[in-house]
Amino acid sequence: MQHILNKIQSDHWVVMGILNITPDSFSDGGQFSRVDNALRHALEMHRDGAEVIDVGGESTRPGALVVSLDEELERVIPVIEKIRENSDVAISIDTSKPKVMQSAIEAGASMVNDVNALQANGAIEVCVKHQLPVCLMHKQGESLTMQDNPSYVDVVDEIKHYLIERAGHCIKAGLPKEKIVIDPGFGFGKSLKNNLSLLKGINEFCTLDFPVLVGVSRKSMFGQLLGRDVDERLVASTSAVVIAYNNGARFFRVHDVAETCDALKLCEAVK
Ligand code: 7PM
Repeated sequence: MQHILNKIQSDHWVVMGILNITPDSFSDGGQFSRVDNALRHALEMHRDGAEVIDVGGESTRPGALVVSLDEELERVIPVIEKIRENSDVAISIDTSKPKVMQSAIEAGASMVNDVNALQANGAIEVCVKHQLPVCLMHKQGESLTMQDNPSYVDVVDEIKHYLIERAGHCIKAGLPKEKIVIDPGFGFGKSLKNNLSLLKGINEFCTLDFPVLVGVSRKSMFGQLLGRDVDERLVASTSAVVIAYNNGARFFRVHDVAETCDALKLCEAVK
């Protein structure tokens, strides 16, 4: 995983493919076909150009109900093991729970992606113990209510300072600076206007000298702006990636890997 972060720091782009594991995703029968279908999707995204697969049990989504520890482990661990058995692609674990981080690392994950920026008790310790790269994401409020009334004085400035503070905390606890990725958290306690300000101002995060991850894929900001359903947001999502690239971002968390890689190859060729 470290070579991937180094690549971003030397101005190359990297795509992270989203693999959401929910009770109804990838299921046309029992546990075996579910894990098999998830593996197939992960391998397809890797073949399409994703260098990291982000495996998540959907406990961290805006509006999501709480998922128990056992339920989350049951969803993600068999899938991580299966990917690890079949491929060398880097795996990140999208969770806020230290115990899920620990089990995922044992199963083969080499990065932690936490929308709570490692604020749970024990989360930093797990990552420090394994010296694992982490993505620290900003969110405002708690998942069920965060979209009700987002409020900022200066959205870019506030989020920047939050991420600097969280990164400093991790470094002080023993995580090398080179292992820290920051993410403004599009859609997590942000209005449409806030999200557009963040996209326009993404360079202010990039100049902090941490790799910046941008996750805008199919998000409701495009529904609000365009009145499009979630399966009609490919053009807007990919366009937002191009805008973020041109403003300095190099790390992108997306559903539509092949299309995003095409756009990024064009961006790079033009640059
Ligand atoms: C429902 C609402 C389902 C929102 C899924 C989501 C990010 C993330 C997510 C992000 C990082 C999604 C989100 N978004 N992790 N996890 N950055 N680091 O669209 O923007 O996948 S969940």
